[in-house]
Amino acid sequence: RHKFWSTQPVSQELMVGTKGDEPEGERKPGQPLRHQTVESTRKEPYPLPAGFEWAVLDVTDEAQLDEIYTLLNRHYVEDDDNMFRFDYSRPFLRWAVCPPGYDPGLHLGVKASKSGKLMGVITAIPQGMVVEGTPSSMVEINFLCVHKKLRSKRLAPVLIKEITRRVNLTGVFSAVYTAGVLLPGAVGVARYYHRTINLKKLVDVGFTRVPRGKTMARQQKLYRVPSEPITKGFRAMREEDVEGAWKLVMNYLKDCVQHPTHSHIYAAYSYYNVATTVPLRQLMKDCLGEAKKDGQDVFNALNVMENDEFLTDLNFGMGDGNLNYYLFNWQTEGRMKASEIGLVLL
Ligand code: YNC
Ligand code: MG
Repeated sequence: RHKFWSTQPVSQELMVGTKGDEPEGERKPGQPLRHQTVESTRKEPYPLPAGFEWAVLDVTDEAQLDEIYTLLNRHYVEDDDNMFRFDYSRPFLRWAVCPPGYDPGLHLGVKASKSGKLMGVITAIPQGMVVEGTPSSMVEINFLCVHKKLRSKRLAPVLIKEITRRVNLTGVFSAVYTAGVLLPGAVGVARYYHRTINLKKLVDVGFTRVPRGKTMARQQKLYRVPSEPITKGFRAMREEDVEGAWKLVMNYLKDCVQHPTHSHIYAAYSYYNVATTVPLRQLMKDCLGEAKKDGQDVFNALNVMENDEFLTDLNFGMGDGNLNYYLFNWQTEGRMKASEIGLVLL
């Protein structure tokens, strides 16, 4: 059924509703599915269809960053009804693909040879992971995108194989990624929740609606947020806070890890909510106030980690899609619950 994914080192058997190929008893969790070395890695790039060529994209160069921005802005992820599409800003994209220790060679594009136009992209960044208690150096794969004119031509598998080859040449053999679609290799699933801030606008654009039997005024009251922080000392992070914040998040994720039966995935991005001196709910309520002040219309969160604690109370509504979490070339004991996932990708 999956012409490409059935050939890849991902757990075929963890997919819900399908019977796996791996014979019972042969699984060895906590290590790669396929053992490989830099030496055994193919040295030549995978061939592209005639008229296309590989391009490493330099995101520190405004013009090249702009090419990526434009491709994603027109062709990246949309909602099920094709009404909305992500519009990640240029500075956000640069920040997302340039964490400490990033390899510029892993910002990979496909260009039309004649016009030089960017037609596809895929990125990898380094990530230290702990899966079911076992630490491993992996990469996060993100921003896979193919121009709408080139869809369904099996270009995505070529992009995935080529980024895999380039990552393998750096001595890394496993990866983590998320996707809305359900494919072999999924180890967990999370849901997006949306918290309305600017109801009027969200209703106007068709993102949400006022439920039957409720009025706009009543709903607006429901979605009110504090105009001043409830938490003393609540303010935006500054550079001098980074070390303290890093320690707080790492300490939080370590507790996850020590849980006797549960398993976690880790990262060190900013989307981590840790409350040690006030209830998490209160902290998040202040975040909503801050988001409103900042001109945001909606506040999105996944039901990962302990986020369930505040989603309901703070009037978050469940989104309509799943976000599947995947591991490439890593054997796990089994699937993880959303609350057992400690990783948020951008
Ligand atoms: C997807 N999102 O199943 P089979 S998420 C992975 N992730 O293969 P074609 C995907 N695989 O089933 P199209 C996928 N979407 O036959 C499709 N596939 O085995 C598989 N959309 O290829 C699909 N961005 O080229 C099928 O499909 C094969 O032209 C079909 O291109 C797909 O970034 C895509 O949603 C997604 O731009 C590029 O639809 C295109 O449709 C598109 O004929 C809008 O492909 C944007 C969008 C995806 C966002 C993301 C994470 C990607 C992870 C990729 C896997 C990485 C593996 C690890 C590699 C490193 C390993 C090391 C070490
Ligand atoms: Mg294609």
